[in-house]
Amino acid sequence: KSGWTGVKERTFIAVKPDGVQRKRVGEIVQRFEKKGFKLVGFKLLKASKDLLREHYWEHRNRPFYNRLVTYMSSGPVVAMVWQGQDVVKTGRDMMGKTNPIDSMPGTFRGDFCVEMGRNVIHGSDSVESAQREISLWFKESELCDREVCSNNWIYD
Ligand code: FUP
Repeated sequence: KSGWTGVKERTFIAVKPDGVQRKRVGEIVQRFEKKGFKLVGFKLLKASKDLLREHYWEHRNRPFYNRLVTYMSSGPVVAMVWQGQDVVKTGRDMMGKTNPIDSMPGTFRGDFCVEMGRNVIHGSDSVESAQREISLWFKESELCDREVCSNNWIYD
């Protein structure tokens, strides 16, 4: 059945320092859970500038790059890996647009913030960047993909 393809797709989601400070971690986790995705990685960390420079490598020549790295290293972030069918695109839709002014109510950025420079959440923009970001932020041993019960009542 086509609905079962892509069930193992993964995305990298991070609650940025402002999102942690605003205490939005619980609601962000809850919305991914309610949607039906599976949490396979989760940690709170203060990311190093080296890690963040690598993470935002594609923006290295943009004027906002240093400001972005400084902001992202200004406090703890919650790094997560979520798994499920079409989780990359769905995660992007749940986030809203890069600039909160363009983000619809009901999205994280639409509901939780007003500034592009402090936009609460990161989510991978493609399956390929998700793979790159997951391996940058997590060791394989930090990811849990075992079934919790022997009966697969739900796919995710
Ligand atoms: P997104 O994938 O929505 O996080 O957006 P981008 O990868 O394009 O940008 C990464 C981060 O850089 C954004 F979350 C906010 C920041 N940014 C700016 O501060 N100014 C810009 O003009 C573009 C992005």
